[in-house]
Amino acid sequence: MARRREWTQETLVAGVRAGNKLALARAITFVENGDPLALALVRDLFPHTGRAFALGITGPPGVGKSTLISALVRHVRARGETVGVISVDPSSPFSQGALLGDRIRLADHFLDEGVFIRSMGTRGHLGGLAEATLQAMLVLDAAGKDLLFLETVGTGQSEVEVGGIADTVLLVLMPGSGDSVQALKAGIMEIPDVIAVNKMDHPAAKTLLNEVRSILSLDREREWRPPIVLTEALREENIAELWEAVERHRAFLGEEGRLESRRRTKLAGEVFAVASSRAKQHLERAVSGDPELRRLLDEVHERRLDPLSAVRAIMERVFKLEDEKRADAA
Ligand SMILES: Nc1nc2c(ncn2[C@@H]2O[C@H](COP(=O)(O)OP(=O)(O)O)[C@@H](O)[C@H]2O)c(=O)[nH]1
Ligand SMILES: [Mg+2]
Repeated sequence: MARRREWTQETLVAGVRAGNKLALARAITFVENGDPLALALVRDLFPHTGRAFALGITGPPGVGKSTLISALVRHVRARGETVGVISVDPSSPFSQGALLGDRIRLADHFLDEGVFIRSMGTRGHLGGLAEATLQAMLVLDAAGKDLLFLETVGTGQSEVEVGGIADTVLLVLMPGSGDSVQALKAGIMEIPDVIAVNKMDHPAAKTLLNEVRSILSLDREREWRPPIVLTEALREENIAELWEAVERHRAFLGEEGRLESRRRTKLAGEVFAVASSRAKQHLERAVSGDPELRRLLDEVHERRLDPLSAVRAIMERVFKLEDEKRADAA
């Protein structure tokens, strides 16, 4: 174990930029705990971000996302690229030796200086998990990692939507992922950039492949046709083919300024999403802490006040109170 060390903003910024694993671990812990230092840290690091290529890996639980990431990490490391992994998957966290049957292989990654893997806890985020994930990705980006992998459980309504942060989105499915296929077909789930049909050792893998292929072929207008790759993550089959499909999408993004415009839209979306979630928290707190506002809700319940008049009164009171607070502070 490393000895305890007190970090300052300056030493942390320097440590993160040098890619120091201890500094990275600490910085992300600060981010997770909503420590005030995290805000200052990311502010200092932000000008050094934007270099990394971010791949989002999403899909239902159990399809093999974590296993696939482990295989992809080995593949890209063999090509000399450094990689940071953030996993927002409570079901199969990446911790030392947490992946059953894959302990030894993952342990290699933990010893590798060019790899940083971190599982995000799903509890105790002051500003929400989405906010913490965004910050953690920025920290790894500033650390100079060439590639960032973000694992999320994609059910179409997760707290952290990978599409908001990643440059390229990889959807992982396996035989039995019928719900996701239906969601794709119905347009509930956004069309990903690349699809992996994992567990190709399963007899129904080819059927799923054809099903997904026929759904995607309905949409002829698309500029980008998402490649579908059969994989077997556990035995590292077709990992090179999958990575090649990801790289093809990356090259596609590199043409005609697509990457820049995609990032602009996504970053703006992230900023707006975080602001909205904070505004919501603020409103909820204001209402629950204010008897006057709670009384308005009672009045709505008793049908003495209509809902929209209550909304108006709440908005006026919450934001006017804010103005008064600011005036007092001045
Ligand atoms: N048969 C088979 N099992 C796999 C394959 N890939 C992953 N698994 C297993 O599927 C289970 C879930 O894998 P995991 O990576 O944790 O899935 P995640 O929840 O999507 O991250 C584990 O027991 C893996 O060993 C594969 O290609 N074939
Ligand atoms: Mg997982």
